[in-house]
Amino acid sequence: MEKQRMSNEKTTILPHQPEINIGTMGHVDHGKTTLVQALTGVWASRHSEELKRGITIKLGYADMPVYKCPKCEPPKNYTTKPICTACGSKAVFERAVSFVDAPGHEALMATMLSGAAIMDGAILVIAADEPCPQPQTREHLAAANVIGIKNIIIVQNKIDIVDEKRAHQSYTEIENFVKGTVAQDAPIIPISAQRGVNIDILLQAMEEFMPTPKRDETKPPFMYVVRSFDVNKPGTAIDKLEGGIVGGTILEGKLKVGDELEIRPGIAAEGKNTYTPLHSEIVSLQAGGKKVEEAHCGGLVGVGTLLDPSYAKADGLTGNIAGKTGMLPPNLTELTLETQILDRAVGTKELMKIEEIAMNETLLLHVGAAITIGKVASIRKDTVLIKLTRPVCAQTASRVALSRKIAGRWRLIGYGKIH
Ligand SMILES: Nc1nc2c(ncn2[C@@H]2O[C@H](COP(=O)(O)OP(=O)(O)O)[C@@H](O)[C@H]2O)c(=O)[nH]1
Ligand SMILES: [Mg+2]
Ligand SMILES: [Zn+2]
Repeated sequence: MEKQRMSNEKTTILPHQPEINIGTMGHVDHGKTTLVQALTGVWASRHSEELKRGITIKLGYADMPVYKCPKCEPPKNYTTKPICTACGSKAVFERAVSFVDAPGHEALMATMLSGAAIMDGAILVIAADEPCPQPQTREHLAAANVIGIKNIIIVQNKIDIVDEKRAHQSYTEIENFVKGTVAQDAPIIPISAQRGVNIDILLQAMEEFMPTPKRDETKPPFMYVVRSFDVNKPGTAIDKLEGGIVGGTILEGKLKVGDELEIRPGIAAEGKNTYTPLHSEIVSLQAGGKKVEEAHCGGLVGVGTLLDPSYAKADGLTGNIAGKTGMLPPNLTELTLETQILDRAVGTKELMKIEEIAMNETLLLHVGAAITIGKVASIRKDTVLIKLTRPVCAQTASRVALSRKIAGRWRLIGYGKIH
């Protein structure tokens, strides 16, 4: 079942593994999942529950190749097909992009934040038929800022259902909203995701404003695990069982079939707060819709292991780091963070003022793709020490998003840099 689902999602076999992950952000119903479908042909909401409710609950993934026609002028020369849609010439493969489709519902901010960890760039989707900003438009842009996503493109969606006057008004609202934010210089592209209007202009903007990040493949591999599963049918004989599969994005280094694999922080010892890393061997790799011997940075990589599949079942290993045995950073049970706190709690309608971090308070932490809870154990100016209820594996200097429960919901209040 899971295997089926995985292969259904990855129907596009790419000429090359995706090199860049681009996320969608924005308020619920503004058209994020529709846009990913317009670009990739894949409806990224995966679960029956999501389909029923019509909203994205978990992160969705879909890949897209980008080709350029040597004969046509921009933006007509950009296409997702190997044959130019405008003139029929053979188009040249540029690169492959992997989309991370985030949920826009306010209760799902935590999911959105863990997805943001693997985004190299983001498309902020804003519907033209609603006043801008809506609460999660604001909250997601603040999240991009906090996580440090610099390459942003804004799409003004649903231009097919507004008149010219409203289209201009909405455009002005968007311009005013992004003034003084990370998205200040981001292009704003009017589109209709549903009708496929101006998609070529968006492709051109992605190629121009979202360059493939420079990565160092000579470094030890470091992969964020964002999903994991058990591909065995219930009742499979023990000698026929396949090992657990972990899926994620490689941030630096590369993985090869045959590598010794380590997964950190790993799994909890029964009844204790101590975590033991898992060890296995990479027995298969899947990237860009096909089996590969070597997997590179970017896109979503599926790593076949010899691990007990029960660990990997139902995303059980999400939030871990995968790498080569002996080459990952240690498990941390506390974090010393240099914090930057926002002025206002952006997801709230009232934009409540954020109080300083207090001794003993409980915070929700996003460390890469991992989510954990911590208690503030000491404060010295902007430096806070947080004791974690669940350890994390993380690199020094990486960013941790901090959320506090305000009026019953976790709200983003800022970030900390790991000392
Ligand atoms: N008229 C119009 N409707 C759209 C457009 N894009 C999305 N929608 C509709 O808006 C609703 C929400 O879209 P969806 O992609 O699920 O939004 P998400 O919550 O941001 O992922 C759906 O009913 C879509 O069919 C568009 O460009 N024009
Ligand atoms: Mg959606
Ligand atoms: Zn052409």
